Amino acid sequence: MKVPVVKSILAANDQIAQENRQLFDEKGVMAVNIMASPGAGKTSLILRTIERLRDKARIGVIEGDVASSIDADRIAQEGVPVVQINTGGGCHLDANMLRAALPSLNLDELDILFIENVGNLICPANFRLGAHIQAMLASIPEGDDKPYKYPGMYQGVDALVVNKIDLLPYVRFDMERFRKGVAALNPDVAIFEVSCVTGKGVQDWAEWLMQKKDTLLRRG
Ligand SMILES: Nc1nc2c(ncn2[C@@H]2O[C@H](COP(=O)(O)OP(=O)(O)O)[C@@H](O)[C@H]2O)c(=O)[nH]1
Ligand SMILES: [Mg+2]
Repeated sequence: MKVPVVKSILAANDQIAQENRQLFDEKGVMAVNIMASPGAGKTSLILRTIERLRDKARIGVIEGDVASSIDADRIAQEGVPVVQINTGGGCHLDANMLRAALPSLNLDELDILFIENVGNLICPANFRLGAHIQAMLASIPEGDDKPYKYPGMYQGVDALVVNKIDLLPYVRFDMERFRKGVAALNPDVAIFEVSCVTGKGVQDWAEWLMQKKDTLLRRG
């Protein structure tokens, strides 16, 4: 039977995710799992957020990609500690891959860890990593129907960043239809409309992250 096998894989993953979370809590690091389709702007958003927060928080990044270190190289240019995970074909990060990457970062010297998941709108939603914040990134050229087509990604995320709003004049995208689809799946999600090209809206997202960090640290 296939179902019990799948369940046990996810249970094993959840166990390791819990251990990752424990480590983050011990070290006082807020981990943010960023999920989106390829090209939505995950790396761009991380770079823009670093720009806003680097004077307020010590930031580290883990880059998940099927292959290459292109994104990690972009982050490293900013002088930010970064580790690249190559999944070698895998369509998502899992808790075990994250655990293996963590010793390469000095968590004692970090406040926020951004984890750029592999670009994919299905699998990342099913594999917990141990992050405190699940953030989904959508972008205007992908179309306003994506919440209806990929509901699993929109359910259970804490934040939804809608990127590339600078393209709204050129692309047919009905924000009302999009938001209606999101509201049906996840009425409490915090939504930020941003452009990583102009920088619009990034400040609100960055401030929300800092508030989350302060709340988490106070609790811990
Ligand atoms: N017009 C526009 N392009 C963007 C924006 N953000 C990212 N891009 C472009 O989208 C492409 C993919 O961005 P990247 O950050 O690499 O996406 P990732 O694959 O999700 O990490 C790049 O060519 C970026 O320059 C934006 O807000 N507006
Ligand atoms: Mg990227």
